[in-house]
Amino acid sequence: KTDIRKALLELFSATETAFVSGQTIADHLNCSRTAVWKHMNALKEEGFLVEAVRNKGYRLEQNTDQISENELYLGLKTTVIGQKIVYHPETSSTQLIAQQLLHQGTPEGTLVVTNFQTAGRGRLSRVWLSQPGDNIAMSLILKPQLSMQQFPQLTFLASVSIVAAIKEVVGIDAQIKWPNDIFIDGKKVCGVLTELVSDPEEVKAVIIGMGINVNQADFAPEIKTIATSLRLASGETLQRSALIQAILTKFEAFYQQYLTEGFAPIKRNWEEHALQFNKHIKARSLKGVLEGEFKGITDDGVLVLQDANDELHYVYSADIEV
Ligand code: BT5
Repeated sequence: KTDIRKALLELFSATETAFVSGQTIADHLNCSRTAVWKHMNALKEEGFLVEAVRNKGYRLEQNTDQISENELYLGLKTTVIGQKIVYHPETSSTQLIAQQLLHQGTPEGTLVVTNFQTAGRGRLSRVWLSQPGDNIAMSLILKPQLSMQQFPQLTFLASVSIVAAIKEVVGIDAQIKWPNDIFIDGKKVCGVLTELVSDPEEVKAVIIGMGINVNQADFAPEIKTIATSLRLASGETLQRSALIQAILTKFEAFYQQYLTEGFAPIKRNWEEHALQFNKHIKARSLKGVLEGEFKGITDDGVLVLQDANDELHYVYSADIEV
């Protein structure tokens, strides 16, 4: 059933003319005209705007800001990333769903996306808050052949993909705050959470969680002063599906580049958008506070800081103050 829908949506997105005749659809799906009519009705029930005109055929319009599988498949041109999409109207955390899917052997590139997360999480058991229906909460499953040390590079890859997608869809230059926050106007618009799924022998997969404030206009008291959304930054209400598709597309391009050319191009791109590049920062960790100029990241994603005596320090984990 899902395959038929997918084929149907692909047909509509591949067709230049607005209307597609019932016969064309029937030929494409290898089914009867009556079956076509049923499939189109099913799409209608899911919230698609389906127009049927005699002698012309069917026309499909997206009129709402939905992000279920079909909206995301429609027009998506990637080959690996997002080729399987699993949508939940509501869930605890997309990271957990992704883990479950992994155990069931889901392929690389699977995307889990939800309209509302009731137990969204950040790093170090912090909480990720998101209002229902306004934002993007999704997890991407990858299964690259990488060493343990290389895996953090994928977090940086995710960050540059999101920054590129925001630029393309919203026209705003967002910045990245080490290691994984995306900022606009000094406030956090997105957080990335990378989790490894491994056994003692090998890393089996990596789940990249991405939380993006898209259309939310007001935030809970505890994050009000530190959070922003794309809508607040741009003044526009955005279509989440367009942004998700752009992220998947950018991600695939960067991922392919990463697998063939290595981390260097990603690192360069990351540093170009780094919020604190060559700036004075404070890195606060359990070991205390280090101060100095932010010099970029190593190939392992470690933050490089140069102190007043020109000595270099390598920071693995810390909270950064600009
Ligand atoms: C992150 O953690 O920024 C990673 C967030 C990842 C969320 C995604 S959503 C899809 C997937 N499923 C999940 O369950 N998680 C991932 P961290 O760097 O630890 O930042 C968390 C901190 O950000 C919190 O302690 C708050 O201060 C702040 N925060 C929480 N919600 C926020 C929001 N909507 N916007 C901005 N800041 C927020």
